[in-house]
Amino acid sequence: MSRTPTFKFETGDIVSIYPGAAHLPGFLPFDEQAELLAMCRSLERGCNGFYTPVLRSGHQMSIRVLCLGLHWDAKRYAYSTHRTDVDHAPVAPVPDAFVTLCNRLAASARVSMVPDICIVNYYSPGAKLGLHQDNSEREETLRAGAPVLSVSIGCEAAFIIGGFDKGDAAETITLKSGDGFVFGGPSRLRYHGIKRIYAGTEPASLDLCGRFNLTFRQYWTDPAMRAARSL
Ligand code: MD3
Ligand code: FE
Repeated sequence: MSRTPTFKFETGDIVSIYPGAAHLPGFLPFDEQAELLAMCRSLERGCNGFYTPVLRSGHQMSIRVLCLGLHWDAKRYAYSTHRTDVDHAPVAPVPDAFVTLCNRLAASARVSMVPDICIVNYYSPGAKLGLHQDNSEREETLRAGAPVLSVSIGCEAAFIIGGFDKGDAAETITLKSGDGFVFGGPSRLRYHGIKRIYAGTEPASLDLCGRFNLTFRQYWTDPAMRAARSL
């Protein structure tokens, strides 16, 4: 389906998918995609690297995950200060460079949020992410309308976005390397997922097989609580 861009930002168009849900194709220029990849690689080499979440259903996810700021516990479906379902290590803060990237995306998309959580997902070419809602952030923050922002690098992915019930009609959007996405306002609780990764579609000069996706989230509305980095 072709859509009319609803706004312009510095490097391209903002395509409105639903009220509050917008796609920013080509948000991140290629040289910055390479810098972002280098930062993901450095996190990968760190002592608290990526892990494979096992959901409370016992199902092992096909993606690898690294949480920053706060950890999303796949057994409890809730955030914690330590990797409670992995190795009990404390969660590293969101790096300044990631906060800067998120702020730029927020400014481009004309939304506002404070990223105190960044979840980095890695998809090998065969990985997927089932249809789900993101509702583990604090109710007060969800009510305040804090959006989730996302940036992807690497392979193209078939992203599905539906309604507020699992069976609602959904549509598929191709997310490419460098694309930004914003999910806020009335779209914050829509079901969504990654149906497939298109193997071999990563930019030729990006040294990456598969796909990284970063999602920026806000947990706290109170700056003092955020600064304390405890729950
Ligand atoms: C829609 N990640 O981490 S990013 C996730 O590509 C997640 O890794 C996908 O879904 C990925 O939870 C999709 C786009 C995205 C992120 C957050 C959302 C879409 C969203 C939150 C609410 C609704
Ligand atoms: Fe999600």
